[in-house]
Amino acid sequence: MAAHTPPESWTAITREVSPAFASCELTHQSRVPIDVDRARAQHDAYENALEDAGCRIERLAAGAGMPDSVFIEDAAVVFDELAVVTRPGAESRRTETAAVGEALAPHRPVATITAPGTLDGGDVLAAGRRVFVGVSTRTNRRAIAQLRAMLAPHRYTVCEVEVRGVLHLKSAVTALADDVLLINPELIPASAFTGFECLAVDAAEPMAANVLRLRDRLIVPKSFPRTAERLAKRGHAVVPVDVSELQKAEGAVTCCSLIIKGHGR
Ligand code: CIR
Repeated sequence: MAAHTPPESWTAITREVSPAFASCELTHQSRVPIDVDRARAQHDAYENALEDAGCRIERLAAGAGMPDSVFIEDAAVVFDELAVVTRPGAESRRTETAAVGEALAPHRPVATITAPGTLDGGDVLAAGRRVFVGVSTRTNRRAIAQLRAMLAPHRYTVCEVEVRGVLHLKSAVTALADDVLLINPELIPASAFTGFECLAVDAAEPMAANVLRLRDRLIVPKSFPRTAERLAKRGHAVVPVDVSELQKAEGAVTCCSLIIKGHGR
């Protein structure tokens, strides 16, 4: 009988939807009523999709003082060699990072962005050894310099990209593979990513570029069927998830988890 190698274990750290979720930060969207129970149900379904993809879920608690903490991606960035705990650009979000750092410590050595640097994980796009970081309303060049210094010993190159009109770099571009990006070229010019193949979102779905790449599949918001079809036609296994209540808070699919590949330290 052929030897069977079990797949490498992955962990997804998530954070529950805060009772104060409806008081989230908003930058480019207007406030509309949010159904917190529905947001919780959608978040549960999102976690189920991650479990189906082979991730073990570690869910952190969230207090009423942390409306946006479900968007855990902004509190840290996880690489194979280390995790970087951020200093979020929105002051209201700075209390989120302590528990995230504690949760990451068993998995990776942890480094931390310090003042005056500000960085949201949603601005960090890693594709292989290339890391693009959005200079945005949340992320500044001081933090990017810190991140570059942390990653240099591990042979990552860090490149700045100007972000305008959307909250984060990954609102406009995410990686489908180490050399292929899904992008809204109206928001970020594809020329910022030399050496990459860039697939455009469907023009009718400007916010569809945020997809979560897991081992053999892509988690995609259900509200973007045309872009999902484009991805499926290219041979991707596409898993649609309904994140409509999370989208009202300017969130998407990468922002609700920190994916940790492989075993602990
Ligand atoms: C915020 O403004 O911080 C939240 N309401 C949304 C954060 C979404 N984060 C992400 O896409 N990485």
